[in-house]
Parts: sequence; structure tokens; C-alpha cells
Amino acid sequence: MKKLTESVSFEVNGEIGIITVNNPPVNALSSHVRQGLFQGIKEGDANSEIKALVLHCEGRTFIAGADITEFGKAPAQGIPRLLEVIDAMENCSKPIVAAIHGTALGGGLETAMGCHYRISNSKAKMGQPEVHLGLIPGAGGTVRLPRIMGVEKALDMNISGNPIDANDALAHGLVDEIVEGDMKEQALVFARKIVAEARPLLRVRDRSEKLAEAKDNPELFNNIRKSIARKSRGFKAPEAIIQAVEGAVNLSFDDAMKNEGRLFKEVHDSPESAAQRYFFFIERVANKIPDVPKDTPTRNIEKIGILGAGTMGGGIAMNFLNAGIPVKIVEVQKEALDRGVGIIRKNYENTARKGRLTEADVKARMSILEGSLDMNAFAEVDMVIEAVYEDMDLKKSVFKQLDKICKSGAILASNTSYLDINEIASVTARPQDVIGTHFFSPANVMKLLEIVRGDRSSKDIIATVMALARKIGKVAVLVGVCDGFVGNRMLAARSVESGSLLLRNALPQEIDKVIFDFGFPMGPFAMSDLAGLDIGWRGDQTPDKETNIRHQLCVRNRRGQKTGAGFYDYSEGSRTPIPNDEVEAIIKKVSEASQITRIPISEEDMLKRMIYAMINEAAKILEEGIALRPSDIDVVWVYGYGWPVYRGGPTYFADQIGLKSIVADLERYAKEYGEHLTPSPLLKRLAQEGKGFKDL
Ligand code: 3H9
Repeated sequence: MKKLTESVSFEVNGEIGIITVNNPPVNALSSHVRQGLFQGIKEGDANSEIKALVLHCEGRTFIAGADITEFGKAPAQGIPRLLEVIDAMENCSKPIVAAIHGTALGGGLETAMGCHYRISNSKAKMGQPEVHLGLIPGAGGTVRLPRIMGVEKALDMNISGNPIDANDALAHGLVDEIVEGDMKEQALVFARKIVAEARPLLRVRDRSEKLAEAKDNPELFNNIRKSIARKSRGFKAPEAIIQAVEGAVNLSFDDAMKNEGRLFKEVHDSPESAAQRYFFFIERVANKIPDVPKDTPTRNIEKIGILGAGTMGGGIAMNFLNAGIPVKIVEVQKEALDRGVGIIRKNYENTARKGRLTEADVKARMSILEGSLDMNAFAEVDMVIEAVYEDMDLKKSVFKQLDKICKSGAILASNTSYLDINEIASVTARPQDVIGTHFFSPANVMKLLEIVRGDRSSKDIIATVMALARKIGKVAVLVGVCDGFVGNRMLAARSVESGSLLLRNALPQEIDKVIFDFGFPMGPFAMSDLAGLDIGWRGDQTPDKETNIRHQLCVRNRRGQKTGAGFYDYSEGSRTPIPNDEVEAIIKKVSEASQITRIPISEEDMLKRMIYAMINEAAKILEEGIALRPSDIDVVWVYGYGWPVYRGGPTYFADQIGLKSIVADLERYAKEYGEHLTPSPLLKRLAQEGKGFKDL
């Protein structure tokens, strides 16, 4: 075997030349990989003994894409670009077989499509996930994929970014054969067969039969635009993908490639893509805990106990059932238990009806769920997650009982969204086994899990719960104990400002518009209506009733979507908020009762007040060591609260604006609206030093 570059080698086996890529962890197309591939192809092409070539990868996967760390940097001098490598492949005079295992993603799939044949094993996945990085495929993915799979399927793969499995790939002609066993051996067998049968050099660029359906149906593209409009609001890449695929259909191959290249550059250079690429890496960084190294031993978690079968408990249970982990769910009353288990079953049946689960899947999941009215059912479980009301006394009494019932070594977790884990742990004889697991609602959907580390939570339970989070498909962020942890504490800071804006300056629809236009799925008042205005409402006990907008709405039975009215009206069966004149009158009356003269305010100032208050709180959270690093705060806000990922997250956004100007605005706001908006010492220091959160 001859080494061509540090990551690519070449060998000859009879009539077959084998190019092997070995660039751990995911065989990304770093410059030395591109260089090696290019050389390998030239070498194979020039060697008259060789009749076919095999492209194979060592390690856990085929090429998983371009090397994202190289984006935004100057291109390496003298190194072929991916486009040139793929061109050389497609134009090679000998057939090349790509042997796919693991994942062929992005530039990896584009490389495979530059080959003349593709085989994979049955576990392989293939996709164009560039859209998740705010990009479009830049090496033929929008031009070759429709030629192979048809326009609709290619658009779907490119726009969703979701990979397909080997069977789907085979059915749509993306792979020619599914094989099992050693991929290199299998590729050799396949390559020899091609040579023996004198099969043709199948160049994807020469194919156009699958483009015809779209040529005759130009409406296809506009229909797709309409269907993705809501989900892709604010993102640049989906529209660029549609334009690139339109080019693939309507232009010659070479012009379509040029069109793709132009669109790729446009999105690559956009701030949206820079933010999304930042996010790709920080999501992975969140997993790394400095004092809990990768090799920290973990506890075996085979059975989970969940206390409370309400909305949260049921949603949490589904995560584990989906991952095949048996769950014992306990409620106090039979009616509540039956209702909770019934909702879980209904959710699964609805998913099955949509074709996203089979009946057998539903059965398998429900078969590992066991309901009980007796907490002693937790005696055998490895971890209990308590999901009862947010009441410290109740939580303490629950943890006292769990401490008695659960076996030694079992993890005791609280799904609290703001309470003190240390205080909860203090009532047990095993504070080292107590931890917070803050799921976000709906718990079976939202990706974020805040893991709350108590003062005495042991390192092995942190490692265990972090690993468990990954197993159930969550992105975990480790946070410290404080009121509301990272997410809800910053949300509270924003709520103070949205409340103040409501009282002094603007109407719910005006404030919500600013947050919606920024990219959030909804504004604070639409969100309150969704959650219910009577959460935490004290009814007759409410102090200062005349100056409390929420109270005034609740007493008029405007308690949110569930009563058909809150800050907004809702027509029957609809979730669309409709502004209401009575609400406007109530708000103005409350301002008057509070002796506040309402003053109009610009959208820019509204946005700044709400977002900068959050950024200021983020700085305090960092000062207090509640979050490990600024990027973790960004992960919390993107996955927990719908912060638009194309704006990176609150601390990334702050750095783009510049902390100096944020501090200046906060100082002005502090004078006008209250000292709580005074910039934190950390924010001030960073601004003075000309630094950003990224420098921490
Ligand atoms: C593209 O291809 C553009 C082209 O169309 C055009 C070009 C002209 N580069 O996720 P993991 C690192 S755009 C560099 O924990 P898993 C990752 O940071 C690209 N590094 O493992 C992590 O590092 P660390 C299109 C990468 O098993 C380590 O590998 N491709 C890349 O859960 C392990 O990653 C994609 O978007 C990369 N491309 O999942 C695929 N990928 O250990 C992106 C990963 O230091 N990658 N790393 O934290 C993935 O989706 C997943 O990593 C994968 C493995 C499914 C492959």
C-alpha cells in the first residue's frame, strides 16, 4: 500500500486499484484528502494494468462531508477543490466504485455521485445535510442528485437535509447494490464483476431522463416554496437550493454547475451560514465537561421510573420508550394514571397513522411501559425522574420517600424548571445521587435537556445522565443551580422588559411582531396565551389588582388559548392570535392606574430592550459560573426556546453587534427604565477591553 498523502493511500489488487481514505473521526474532505483522492484517480487512470477503481474509507464511516473547519478560511494553495476532484473522477477512463458504510453526507455523497457505481451496506445512510449549515451542496449535489433520484426526491433530501437509508437509496437508484461484510472486499467483488461484464462508464452528468417530470411541471418548484415557507422563514439556503435544482432541470449540466457554484458562494458568505456553522461545533462542545472527562465511569441505566403522568411526565416517558428503555410511571390516582398512559398511547397511534411508526413499533413501545399507583414500584429502577408540581415542600417530601424506596446507586432526578436542587438533595441521605433534569415542553419533541448539577452531584452521575441524554436524542447542557437555571432565568429577564413595554409603550401584537420578525416562532404574549395566563395567578390573593394586566385578563376569563381568549382572541379551532380592542383598553387603563404616560417606541428599541436584557442576564449567568461557557447558553436558547439558529444564539449575536454598543444602550435604558438594566460587570469589562463573549 502506497501513501499518497497523510490520509489517502493507494494499492493495486489484480486489475483493481483501491483508493483508501483514512481521516478520522469522520473522513471529512480536508485538503490532504482531496489531494490524495485526486492523485489516486490520476494514478489509477494512468496504470494500464488497472481496469477499475474502488473508493473505500477506513473507520466508522464513508466521507461525511467537506471539512467544516476549513470553511471561511483561505483555500489551500495548489490543492484541488472538491469540484475538480469529482470532475476527475467522473471523467476517469475506468469505472470507479464507491463503497459506502456509515454515512455519505454532503461532499461525501457528492464524491460518491462522481463515481460510476455505488454500493453500500444495509446500515449506511446518505444525505445532503448542507442546509443545516446554512449552505447548499457546492460540488454537484443539487445537479447530480436529481439526475439520479428524480427532482422531487432530490429536493426533499436537499431541503430537509435528512439522510435516507440504504433501502431507500437502492429503490431510487442512488446505490446499485446492498452488500454485507467487509466493504473493501465487497467492493473488489463488485468491481471485478463490472470489469468481467464490461459494464459501461455511467457518468451521472450524462443522464437527464429523471429531469423530464419537472420540465413538464414548472409549478412543482413554486408548490415546494409554498409548502416550506413557514418552516424556512429567515433561512437563505432553502430558496437557494430550489433555485439550484431549477437550474439542474432547465440548464445544461455545466451551466447548472456554475449556477450551483454561484448560489453556494452567496450562502457560504452569508452571516446566516456563519452562525449555523458556529452552532454545529458548539452543539458538540456542550457535551464536553472539563472536570468530567470522557473516560469517567457511568452507571448502568436499564430501567427508568417517572413520578407523575401529567403532560411533562408522559412526554419524558416517551423519550425513553422511543429508545427502548423500559419505564415505570407512577401516579397517585388511578384516573390520572389512566389518562396519562392513554395520552402516550394516543400520541403513538397518531404518529403511526401518519406513517411515521408501524403498529409493531407502537406495540413495542407500549409493552415496556408499566403504570403503577405505588411508589414502591421504583425499588428496582436505576433512575427516577420526578415530574410533580413545582412546589419545594412537595418535592422534598417526594425525595424523602424516593430515598427510602430506591436501591442504592439509583439516580434521583428532579424535572424542576427553577427550584434549588441542593435544597431538594439535602433531604436525602445521598445528595451525590441527586441531579436536575430539566426537560422542555413538549418533552417528547424539544431537543434540549438542561442537566442541573447540584453542589454534591457526583461526577459519575453527571457523565451517566449526559450519555443518557444522547441516547434518547437530546442535546444536553450542564448548568448550575440558580432560580430558573440558564434558560428560564434569561426568559424571565426578557419577560420583565416585554411587560414594561406593554405597560409603557406598545400593544401585545406590536411587541410580539418584533420578536417574531427577529426569527422566534412567536412573541412573549402569544407564548403566554399558549401556556395559559392563569399559571401562577393567585386569583383574589393577587396584590395590586388594578395595576396587574394579567389579573385583569384572567378575571375576564381571558386565560389564554384554552379559554379561546387571552392577550388575543382565537377563533374556534384556530391558534392564530387576533388582536382585541378590549385588551387594548384594559392595558391602557392599567397604565393609567399605574400613573404611567404611554410613549410610542421604535421597533428597534423594543427589540434591543428585550434582547439586550437577555444578553445582560447571560453575562451574569457566566459571572456566577451557572453556565460553563457562552456557547452553552446559545445551545440552550436555540434548542429550548426557538432562538433562530441563523443568528447563532444570544452570546454569538451579542458579539456580532459588539459589546460596546450593547453596554452603551443598556446604560441608557438603565437610566430610563430602571437599574435592573445596568450592564453587568463582566459585560462592561469585556466591552472596555474590546472583547466579546467568544474571548472568555
Ligand atoms: C459540505 O459537504 C459542503 C459540500 O457540499 C461542498 C463543498 C464545496 N468537518 O457529530 P459527531 C467532527 S458541508 C469537520 O460527534 P457522530 C465533529 O465536530 C458538510 N469536522 O459524531 C466532532 O468533533 P469532536 C456536510 C467534522 O458519530 C467529530 O467529528 N456534512 C465534520 O454523532 C465527531 O462528530 C455534514 O454536515 C465535518 N464535516 O456523527 C455532516 N463532521 O469530536 C456533519 C463531524 O472534536 N457531521 N466532524 O467534537 C455529522 O452530521 C455527524 O458528525 C456525523 C457523525 C453523522 C458524520
